[in-house]
Amino acid sequence: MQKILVANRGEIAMRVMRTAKEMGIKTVAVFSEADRNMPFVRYADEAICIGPALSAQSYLRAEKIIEAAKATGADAIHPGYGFLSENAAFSKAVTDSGLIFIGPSAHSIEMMGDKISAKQAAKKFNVPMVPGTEDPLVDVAEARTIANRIGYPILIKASAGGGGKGMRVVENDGELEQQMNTAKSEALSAFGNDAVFIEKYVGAPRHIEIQLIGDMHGNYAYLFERECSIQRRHQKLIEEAPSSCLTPEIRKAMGECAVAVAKACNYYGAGTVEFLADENLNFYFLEMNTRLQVEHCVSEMITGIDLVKEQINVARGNKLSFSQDDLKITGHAIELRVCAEDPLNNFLPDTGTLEMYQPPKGPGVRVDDGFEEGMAIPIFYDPMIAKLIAYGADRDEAIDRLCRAIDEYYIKGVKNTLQFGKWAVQTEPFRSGKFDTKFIEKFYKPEYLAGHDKEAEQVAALLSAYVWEQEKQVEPTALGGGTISKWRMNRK
Ligand code: MV4
Repeated sequence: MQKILVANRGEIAMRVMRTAKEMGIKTVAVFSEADRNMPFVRYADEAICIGPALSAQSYLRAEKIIEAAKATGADAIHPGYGFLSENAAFSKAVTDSGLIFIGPSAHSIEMMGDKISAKQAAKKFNVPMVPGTEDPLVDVAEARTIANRIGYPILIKASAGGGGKGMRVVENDGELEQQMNTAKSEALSAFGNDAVFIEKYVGAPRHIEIQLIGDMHGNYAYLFERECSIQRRHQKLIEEAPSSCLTPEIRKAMGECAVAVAKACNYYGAGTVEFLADENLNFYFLEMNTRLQVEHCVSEMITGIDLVKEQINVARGNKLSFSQDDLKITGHAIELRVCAEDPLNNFLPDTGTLEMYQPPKGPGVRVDDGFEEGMAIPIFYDPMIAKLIAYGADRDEAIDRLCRAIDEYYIKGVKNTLQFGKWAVQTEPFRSGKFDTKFIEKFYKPEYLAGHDKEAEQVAALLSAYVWEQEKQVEPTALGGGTISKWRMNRK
């Protein structure tokens, strides 16, 4: 592998190319017309425009991307996350055209993309699952029997769903038929597949996921967990590793279950197995994400493993460069997604130009970003500006560094989640580690961020400095000659 095409944009394109560069591998960027001036385009050794701004006409066009790889002589494609990263047909098309797909096989993607087949595979390996079904529901009568057996509330989930899409909570028998029909029609229009299944509804769970990697020779290792409970509308905002609630025994059990799920689909490459954990730390398999995730960085920080380097290594057909026993957790890492969203207004996406953009620096701070000062955040893609990752010897140090880094981070022109993040990690529930997926719902109020307007503070500071400078120029004199009392001077 001598040249990698990165089929993505922004911070993740930068992230992949940085490792490629370290490994002496050439890089090709593909970009839409909206991204022509982005840093990832300049960073690549070569770059090809693949179409208009709309993803459907650029980053989602498999044939254009493969064509660009052929035209530039690239021998591998890294899909990043989102876009085509979990598209089985893309993995197959890349491989069929004689290129290496830096990711899992089409078979693994397909099997894990369908939640019912994922559950069936996991069940064979005795992976714990929430009580429910592992077959598509046949009709409402069957759903009713199952719901009564496991007890309300239940969740109806779309087999083709994931990340929260196509889910309906059902509180009682009376709602069942209606909710099931809604779930099915939603699933049909969103995924072209109306298969649904039932699970017992776990009220306020923690979301804990295991990072793993496998090679093509059947070797696997897990890189421990990430705690991802702080999310809104299924959009994660803060992730950390390790989780503050796991014991070494539960960590090992979850890691081994995750590897079992990977084995169940003959997985190779980097992947993540998602679990729900209840208040007693019972954990249940939810789904597997067959890509490198946004939050992979926190796992890198605590293990010292470069996940992209290892992805490339296994995609070349090499054996994993480490074994489970080589891995241990050192320190603590917390990631804040710096999104162009307004935490004072329901986290609604904000657009605009980064009039000022100064990322923080210093010990234990990593910023993965893809924009520069003066650039507009395009409306066409994900509103994430950057990922701010703080690393410390322990959780307290990581929190303190994150707060310090937020204070150093200077973004002007686009509303963002920085101050929300600073508030969140300083709350009692976060500090004590006692929180779940309802954290924002339960504890956050926009008024908590009032008075944390860094921009307003800086304007006020600048103004007062300016006024002071102006006034000290001329030392006003009293009519009689002597200086005016400072008290009288300030009496404006
Ligand atoms: C659940 C659940 C409660 N009970 N399943 C949401 C995303 C998808 N991966 C599965 N999800 C959930 N499945 C049962 N049986 C609650 C959620 C859920 C959730 C899970 C993880 C992180 C955030 C969440 C927010 C709302 C609901």
